[in-house]
Amino acid sequence: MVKVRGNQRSKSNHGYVCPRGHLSIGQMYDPDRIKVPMKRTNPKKGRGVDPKFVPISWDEALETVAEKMMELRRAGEPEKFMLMRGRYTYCRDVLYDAVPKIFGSPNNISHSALCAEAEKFGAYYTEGYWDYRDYDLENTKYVLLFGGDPLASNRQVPNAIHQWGKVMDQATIAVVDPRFSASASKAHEWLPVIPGQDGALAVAMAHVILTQGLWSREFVGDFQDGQNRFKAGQSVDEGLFDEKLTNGVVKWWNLELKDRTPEWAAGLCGIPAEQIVRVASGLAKAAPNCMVWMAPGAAMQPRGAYAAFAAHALNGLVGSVDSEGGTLQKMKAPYEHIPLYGDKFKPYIDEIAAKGGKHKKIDQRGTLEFPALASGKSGGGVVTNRAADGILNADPYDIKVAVGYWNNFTFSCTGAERWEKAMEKIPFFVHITTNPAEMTQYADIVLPAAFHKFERWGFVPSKFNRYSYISLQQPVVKPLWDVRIDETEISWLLAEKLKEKGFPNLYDYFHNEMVDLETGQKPTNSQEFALFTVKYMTQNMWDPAKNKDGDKFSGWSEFLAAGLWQSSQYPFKMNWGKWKTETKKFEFYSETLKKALTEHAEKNKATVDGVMEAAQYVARGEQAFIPHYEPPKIHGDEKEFPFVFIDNKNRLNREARSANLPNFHEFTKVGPGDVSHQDALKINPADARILGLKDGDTVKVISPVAEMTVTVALWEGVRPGTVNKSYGQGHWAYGKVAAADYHAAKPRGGNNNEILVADYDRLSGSTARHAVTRVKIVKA
Ligand SMILES: Nc1nc2c(c(=O)[nH]1)N[C@H]1C(S)=C(S)[C@@H](COP(=O)(O)OP(=O)(O)OC[C@H]3O[C@@H](n4cnc5c(=O)[nH]c(N)nc54)[C@H](O)[C@@H]3O)O[C@H]1N2
Ligand SMILES: Nc1nc2c(c(=O)[nH]1)N[C@H]1C(S)=C(S)[C@@H](COP(=O)(O)OP(=O)(O)OC[C@H]3O[C@@H](n4cnc5c(=O)[nH]c(N)nc54)[C@H](O)[C@@H]3O)O[C@H]1N2
Ligand SMILES: [Mo]
Repeated sequence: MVKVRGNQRSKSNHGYVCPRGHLSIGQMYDPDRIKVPMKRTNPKKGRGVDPKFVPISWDEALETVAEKMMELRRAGEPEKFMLMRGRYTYCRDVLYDAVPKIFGSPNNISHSALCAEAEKFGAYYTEGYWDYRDYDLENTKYVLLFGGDPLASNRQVPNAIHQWGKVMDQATIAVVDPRFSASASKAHEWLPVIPGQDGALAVAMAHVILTQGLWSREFVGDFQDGQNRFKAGQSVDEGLFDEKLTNGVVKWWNLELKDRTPEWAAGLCGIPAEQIVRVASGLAKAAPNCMVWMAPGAAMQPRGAYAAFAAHALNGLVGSVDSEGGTLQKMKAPYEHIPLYGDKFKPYIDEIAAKGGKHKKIDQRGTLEFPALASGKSGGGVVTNRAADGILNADPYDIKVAVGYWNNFTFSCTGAERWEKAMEKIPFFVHITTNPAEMTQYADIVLPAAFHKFERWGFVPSKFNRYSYISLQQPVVKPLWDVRIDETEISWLLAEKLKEKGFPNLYDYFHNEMVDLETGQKPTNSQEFALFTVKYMTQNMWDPAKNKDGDKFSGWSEFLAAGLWQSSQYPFKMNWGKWKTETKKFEFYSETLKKALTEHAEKNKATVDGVMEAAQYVARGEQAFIPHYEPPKIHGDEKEFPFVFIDNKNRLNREARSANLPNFHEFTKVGPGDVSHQDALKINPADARILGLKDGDTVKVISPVAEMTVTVALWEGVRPGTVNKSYGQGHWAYGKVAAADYHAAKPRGGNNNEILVADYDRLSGSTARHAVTRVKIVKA
C-alpha cells in the first residue's frame, strides 16, 4: 500500500481524508506490531516489569483463554468476566454484546465515557437526541464554536477543511477555546475563555439574546402584546408569553438568566462584556442560519453536563435547531443489529448466564453518585473510568478474567495510575491489540489484531454534511503477520474452544444466526463468520428488497465495490415539533431531565437535591432541570498550583495511537504552538518570564496526583495562568518510537492522563479531561 485517499463517491468528505488518514499506512506497516500470539511467563505484573512474553499458537492462546473462562462458569461466577472495549467498528455487537451476555457477565465496559458523552447530555435534555449533531456548514452565516477545533479534530475534519474557506467568506466564525486552536486561527472572533467557565459565557449569551429581543419568534414564540419584558434582574409572568416549539423559556429566565448579565459573566470567564454582547447578538442576527457547535472542551469537564446543556440551548433560543445552516440531527443509517434480545437470542442464554447477567456492573453506573443518565435512564450510560476503582475495591465483586480490545485504559484514562494498579490486580488479562501498549504489559495472553483500516471486515456509520453514511472496512491488503479480526474472528475462535469444553451456546448462536443472507449458508470458520456478520448487519444497504433510502445497490458485490452507502440529504426542520422529549418540544425547562433525575433519586431512595449533592453539583431545586451556571471544580489549590492545565488533540493524534510513527514526530508542528520532535508544554511568555523559563527548557509539570517531565515552548496562544499540552505522547510502551526506552519502560514526553486527576461529570458518567486539574511548573 502506498497511498490513502477518501472514497471518491463521498458527499461527506468530498473525496479527501484528513491528515490522519495518511498516517494509517505507517500504522499498518509499523515494525513494532505484535506479529503472533504470546503468553506471559513472568507472573509478576507492574510498570517496568518485563512480562517475558513468548510466542504461542492461536490454538494454545485461545485454549488458555477458554479454560480460564470456563473456570468461572464452573464456579458459578461468570459475572467475574469483564470485556473492555476501546475503539470499535459496529461489529462490536459480537464481541462486546453477544459474548459477555451469552457467557453470563454484565460487565461489558465501553470507552464511551472517556470520549464525549457529556456533550450528548446537552442535546438529549433539550431535543431528546443522545448523539453528536451534524452541522450545515455549507449554508451557515454564523458559527459559534464551544470547545472544539473542527479544522484539526472533532468529528468531521475533511468536511470542515473543505468548507472553511467558504464559511469564512460568507459567515462569521467565533471560537470559544482557552487555546488558540487551528480553528481560532481561522476565525473572526476568538474568545479565550477561562477553562471551565463556558457555562457562565453561555448563560450570559442567552441573557443578551433575550434582553435584546433577538430570540426566534418562529421557534420560541413571543409575548402576547409583542413587548419584550426580559429586563435584567426582573422576573417575568409566564402567562404573558405564548411559547411555540420550546418549553419553559420564561421559567429559564426567571430561575437563571435574569441575573446572568454579560458583566457578571465577564468577571468569571475572562471574556469582555462587549465581546459577549457582540458575539451573542451576531449569532442571533444571523439566525436561523447559524449554529452553536458544542464539543468536548465545553462538556468533558467536572459538572460539564450543564455547560453542554447551556451551550446547546442557545440553538433553541435562536431557532437554529434543524435549520438551514444550523445544527442538525441525522438521517437514519439503517444497519441491523445481530439478534441480542427476543426469541432468536433467548434460547442461547442458559441458567448460569441468566443468573450471572443480573449482577451489578463493575463501573458503578446508576449508583447515587454516578447517575450516568444516558438517554434518560439512570445508569443508562457507562462510567468507564470508574471501573478501575471497581476492580481495585472489588466493588461489587472481584474481576478474575478480563479481555480488552482496541483499548488502552492504562494510558487513555485520567488518573492513569489507578489503572496500572487495577491491571496488576486482575489475575488473568487478555489484550487484543496491534501494538504492545501500556495495557498489554499486564496481559497474560496477547492476541495480535488485524489493523482496523485495511486488514479486516467491519463497518462504521457516521454523518456529516447532511448525509448519513455507512463505510465498509474491507481486508484490502494481505496481512503481513498472523493476525485475526478482534470483534468477529476472535469471538468465533473462542466460541469453538468453549464448545470443546462443554459450553456450546456461543458457537451455536454464531453458527445458527449469522447466516450469509445472500446464500443462506451457515458460517463454518472464522473468516466466513466475519464476512457474514458484516453482510447481516448491512443488509438494508445492499439488499435492494430492503433498501428504503439513499444509495441503491443491486446486491452485496456492488455495495462492496462502492465501499460506502449514503442516505438521502437531511431535510431541514425534520424534527420540529417531534422531539423525543417529555413535552415533544425543545426543552429549556427539561421535563425530560426532571423525570430522569426523579427516577434516579427514587431508585436510590434519595431526593433530587440529594442526588445533586452526591454527584457534586451546586444546583438545588428547580435549577437542576434548566441550563444553568455551575462553578468549575478544578483540583489543586490555586496558590500551590497556579496554572490550569489545558488538554487538546493535535491534528495528527489518533487519540493515543500516533506516537509510534516517525512522521507524527516530524510533523507535530502542524498543531498551533506545537514543536516537532518534542512534547511541548505551551506557556504564555509573560508567565515564562516570571518563572525564568525559555524555549526548549526541560520542566516538571506537577499536579496534585503526579508529575511529568516535558519541554517548554513559549506561546501567546494560551492565556497567562494556563498551560497547554497536546494529548498522546508520554508512552512508556507501544513501540521503539513511542517510548524513549521501551525495555526500560521510559516514557517519551509525558502522558497528560498521569497528571490529570480522575474526576467526572457524573450526570453523564463522563471522565473530565478539561478544566479538571491545576499544576505547577518547576525547572527540571
Ligand atoms: N488526556 C486525554 N485523554 C483522552 C483523550 C484526550 O483528548 N485527552 N481522548 C479521549 C477519547 S476522545 C477517546 S475516544 C479515548 C480513546 O481511548 P482508548 O479507547 O483506550 O483508545 P486508544 O488509547 O487510542 O488505544 C487503543 C489501543 O488499541 C490498540 N490498537 C491500535 N490500533 C488497533 C487496531 O487496529 N485494532 C485493535 N484491535 N487494536 C488496536 C493499541 O493497543 C492502542 O493502544 O481516549 C480518551 N482519553
Ligand atoms: N486530530 C484528531 N481528531 C480527532 C481525534 C484525534 O485523536 N485527533 N479523535 C476523535 C475523537 S475519538 C473525538 S471524541 C473527537 C473529540 O475531539 P474534540 O472535539 O477536539 O475534543 P477535545 O479533544 O476534547 O478538545 C476540544 C477543544 O477543547 C479545548 N478546551 C480545553 N479546555 C476547555 C475549556 O475549558 N473550555 C472550552 N471551551 N474549550 C476547552 C481544547 O483546547 C480543544 O481545542 O475528535 C475526533 N477527532
Ligand atoms: Mo473519542
